[in-house]
Amino acid sequence: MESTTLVAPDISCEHCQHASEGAVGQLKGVRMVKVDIPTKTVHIDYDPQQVTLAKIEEVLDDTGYTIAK
Ligand SMILES: [Cu+2]
Repeated sequence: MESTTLVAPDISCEHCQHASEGAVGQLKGVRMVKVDIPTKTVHIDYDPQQVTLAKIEEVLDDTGYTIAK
């Protein structure tokens, strides 16, 4: 199990939280996803055998929340 925290600067409200948590949460291999609105961070626990970080970032980007590098 891997754990990571991504920064998505476009997260600004509860709608963003629910949209991004919903999108990432649907991915197979994602065990936990938690958005913190004030810090615009997405904390994710995932199984790297089932899903890659690149895939998670792609889904967030598709949902409208591009990850800051
Ligand atoms: Cu929002």
